[in-house]
Amino acid sequence: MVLWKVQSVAHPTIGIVLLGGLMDQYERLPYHSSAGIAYTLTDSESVARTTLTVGTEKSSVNINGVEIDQQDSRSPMKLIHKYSSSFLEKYRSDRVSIESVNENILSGSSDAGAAALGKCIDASIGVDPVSLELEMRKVSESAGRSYHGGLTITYAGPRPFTRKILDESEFENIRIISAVFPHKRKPSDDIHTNQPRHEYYRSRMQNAERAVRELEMLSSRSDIKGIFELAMRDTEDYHYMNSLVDVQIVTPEMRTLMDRINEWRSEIWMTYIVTGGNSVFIPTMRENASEVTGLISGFTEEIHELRVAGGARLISSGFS
Ligand code: ADP
Ligand code: 3S4
Repeated sequence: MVLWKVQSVAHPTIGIVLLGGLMDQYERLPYHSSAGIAYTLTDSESVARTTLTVGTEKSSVNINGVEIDQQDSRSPMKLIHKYSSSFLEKYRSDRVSIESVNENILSGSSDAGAAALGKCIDASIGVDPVSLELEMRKVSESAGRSYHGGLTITYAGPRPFTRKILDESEFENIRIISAVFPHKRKPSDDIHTNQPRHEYYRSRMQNAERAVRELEMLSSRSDIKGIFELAMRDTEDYHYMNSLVDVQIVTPEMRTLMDRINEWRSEIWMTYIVTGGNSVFIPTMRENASEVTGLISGFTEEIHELRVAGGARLISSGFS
């Protein structure tokens, strides 16, 4: 029997000051601060759509039609266990099923999935946002970016938290062209476990903290181009760090495109960001989006146009 049902959506994210290195695999606490934006495709919505049902049947987790082992280290069921006494108090049941479907997501699916679930939990029992973020990060360390949307900074510390520093509306004139390369991405945990082992990591942490402070300043002036220039410099530092620990994310094909972007930049404003996946993200002005798409069409067959998106949203909720 169904007692309560709620559905929420959240957008996936792209790093601006990229995160590398987690103190432990369970809590997924970061060693340094980082920043990111939520995104969606421009021609269809990119979201994780998550439905939470409280009922009398047994608990389950299903992602994209596949049943997930609830003992999995990043299982979304962790959030339900944390708040089980609140579910029992309000619904007299903590039997919860979670169903999530990723729609039009290029990368950052776990961020969106964790944030959409967080929104469902808040709508069900009402939770303190700082504690909710600590729980969501057990599924994805970048969930806070997706939960708040726009441009956010996640501050490191024993209780990391995310703050929205610019609304998505400030990015209306920006488009991000995504050039997707046809190889499989590596799990982000390869980056998180390997970076801290190298002596350069101390510099990387300092560079990231400095970049976050600069980002706060650029945001206070709404210097949108400056924000993406900073992101490009951070991408270079991040992947220099990865190269030192033999984690190759930027393939020779991706590097060739990035080199060409550096040439084109003198004619048309554009930058690049590479996170942990197989895309080169190319921020540019909205009026130049088609021209940039034309320029990169010889480099890969899969190209998408993205824009900056908002935070997690409640779609429906109700008692049965
Ligand atoms: P991504 O960049 O797509 O987030 P990661 O390697 O960081 O890639 O995360 C992949 C993990 O996210 C997998 O464990 C997968 O089961 C989980 N995941 C994917 N989609 C969802 C979702 N909608 N809800 C919860 N977890 C999800
Ligand atoms: C590699 O925790 P993603 C990275 O900060 C890890 O966006 C995030 O992103 C870098 O490619 C980042 O796994 O989304």
